[in-house]
Amino acid sequence: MPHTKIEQRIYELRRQIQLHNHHYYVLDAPQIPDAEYDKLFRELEQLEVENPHLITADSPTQRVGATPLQEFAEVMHTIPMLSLNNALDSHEMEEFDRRVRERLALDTIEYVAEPKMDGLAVSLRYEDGVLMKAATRGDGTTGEDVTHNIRTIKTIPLRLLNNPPQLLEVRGEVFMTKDSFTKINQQHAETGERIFANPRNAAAGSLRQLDAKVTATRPLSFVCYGVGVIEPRFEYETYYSILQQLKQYGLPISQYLQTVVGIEECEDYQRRMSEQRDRLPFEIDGVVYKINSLAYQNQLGFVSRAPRWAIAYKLPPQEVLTQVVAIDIQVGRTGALTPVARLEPVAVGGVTVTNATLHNIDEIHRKDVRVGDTVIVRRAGDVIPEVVRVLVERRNGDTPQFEMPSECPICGSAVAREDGESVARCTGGLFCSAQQKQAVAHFVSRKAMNIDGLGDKLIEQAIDSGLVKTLADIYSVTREQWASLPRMGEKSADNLLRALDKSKATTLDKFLYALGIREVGETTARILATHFGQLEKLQNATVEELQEVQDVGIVVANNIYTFFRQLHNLEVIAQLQQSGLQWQEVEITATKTAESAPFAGQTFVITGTLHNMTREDAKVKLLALGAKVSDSVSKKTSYLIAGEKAGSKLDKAQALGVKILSEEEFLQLLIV
Ligand code: 5U1
Repeated sequence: MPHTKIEQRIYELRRQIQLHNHHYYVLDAPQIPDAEYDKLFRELEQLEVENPHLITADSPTQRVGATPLQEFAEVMHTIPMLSLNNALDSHEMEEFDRRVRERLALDTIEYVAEPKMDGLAVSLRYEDGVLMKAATRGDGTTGEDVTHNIRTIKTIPLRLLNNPPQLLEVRGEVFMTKDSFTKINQQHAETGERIFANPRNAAAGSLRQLDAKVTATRPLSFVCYGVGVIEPRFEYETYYSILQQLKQYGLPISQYLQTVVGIEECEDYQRRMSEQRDRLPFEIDGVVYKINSLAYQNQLGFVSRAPRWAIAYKLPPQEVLTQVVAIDIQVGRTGALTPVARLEPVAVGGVTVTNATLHNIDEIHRKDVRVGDTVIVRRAGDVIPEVVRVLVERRNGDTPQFEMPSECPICGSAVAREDGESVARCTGGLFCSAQQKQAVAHFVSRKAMNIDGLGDKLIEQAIDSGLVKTLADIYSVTREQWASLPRMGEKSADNLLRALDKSKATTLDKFLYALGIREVGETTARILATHFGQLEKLQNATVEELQEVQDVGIVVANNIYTFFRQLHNLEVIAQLQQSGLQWQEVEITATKTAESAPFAGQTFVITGTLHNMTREDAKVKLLALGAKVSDSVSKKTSYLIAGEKAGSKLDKAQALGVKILSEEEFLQLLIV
């Protein structure tokens, strides 16, 4: 128990932080704003710096250890970590149910159903409520000590709440959400680091790091589904009540947990999970059914390492075998060369897959993907299909290793790869027809110049026939020239000319966005327009001046600066203006630097229909006032602006206790 005033304050701060962590990470319902939480955390950190002898392992400041390990120590599991028997179809599931009913002499059985997370199993040991040891499953008897890494996972409490038993071992799954997996792979593709084949590998790779600082950068989650040693023993009668108790201790359990009675309800649950599978935020490879009654579980016991009272009903795999027919190179709008595997068409999860991304050349070499190879391809939800692995043993002949071309396959310009970058780029710029086509497609798109009737096919024809070489050319092609292109008649040409004419009255922000400057999206374009007011001022801005604009960092500032130093870009802009493109001068709204801005540190989400402005307008106004604007609601959202017909984002905000503003309240906020 704490004695001195400082000890008492440290104790109290830890208690409060721990409670807020629980509300934030486990219950998804924060009770105080982030800034308040940060204040508590900083106070604790400061007190610990001043009083290092008072630092304890369960302090929330101690999640990331300072020194990397040399190797993983072995941990013996006092009670072995079990595995699960599988049912591969409904017949095997019915057989399982029949067997247990017969053994227990019951007509129907109550099960607890839960998703089978595709991660890796770990055991956590809490002594007097404090996390002391965490180990991987290993072979079930001996695992690896991953305590230092497990401590970095924010959903895992370092100290349990509400009077936990003296000794408690908790078993569950560490996993990575699909979103986090995609983000990590995107980052790694850019930095040339290892690309993970699937979220399970990403979770395993992240947990098996000797340096906890690396694990701390990987967003891992955890969910409990069992217990090991408990002293004193629990007196519960059901598995469900054990999980509810674990939840009371602050441990995360599955949100999809449900009791089901009889085989029909099991199959019903399974159907619902299968339907939702692609939309779930994490990957599952099946559904687990466990007999709820602990007395029945004891009665049934185990066969080898798997309990007779549980079964994993496997869902169809999201990985299939197919062949690489070719490796093509796609050239993006910014010249980035992306290798794509053309595949023998194959069905995965109800969708026919014909292409898979290969990310970059480092990735092709790491996996050693070659034309003709038999590969495992994976498709999960909306994630772009990926080649997971090559079955090298099935390779026949000696197909050469794939090499990135040194010249652009489209325009023949040199391909360059900057030091430290894994992305190779065509240096042809707008002389490259692939880049031209995509630049024109972007220029005419709805949020840019919004030119109806100039679709991808027509753009391709216009560029391939030499009618269009630069963005400006689309305004100088004549009626006869348009009409001469395949599938274009005079009527279509007239319609197109009308649309082109109409598009000439535009706005500065739409024009800036339409130019396709690297990393200048719609929002940045709007902020630039309201910051500089005139194109000339933006063109003449220095990198330093550009960086003063809200949301513009050094990379974007350099991109903008370089764009306006290219003679051919300036020529295209001049030609476009000569063709009659014009916009009204923009009212300048000084965007403020982060600290002084009224909404600094606040994150907004906008949903539904607003009546006084578009959502994009609202976003730009908020950004100009220093706010962050996000697309999705999370625990970190400060406000949701809910317009008419707000849907699931409003539901989620309500569930998370996020403050909700009507359009009127938002307008009031802008006035203040
Ligand atoms: N959802 C869930 N996954 N899973 C994996 N429950 C569950 N139970 C397991 C395993 C290995 O083992 C029990 C026997 C504790």
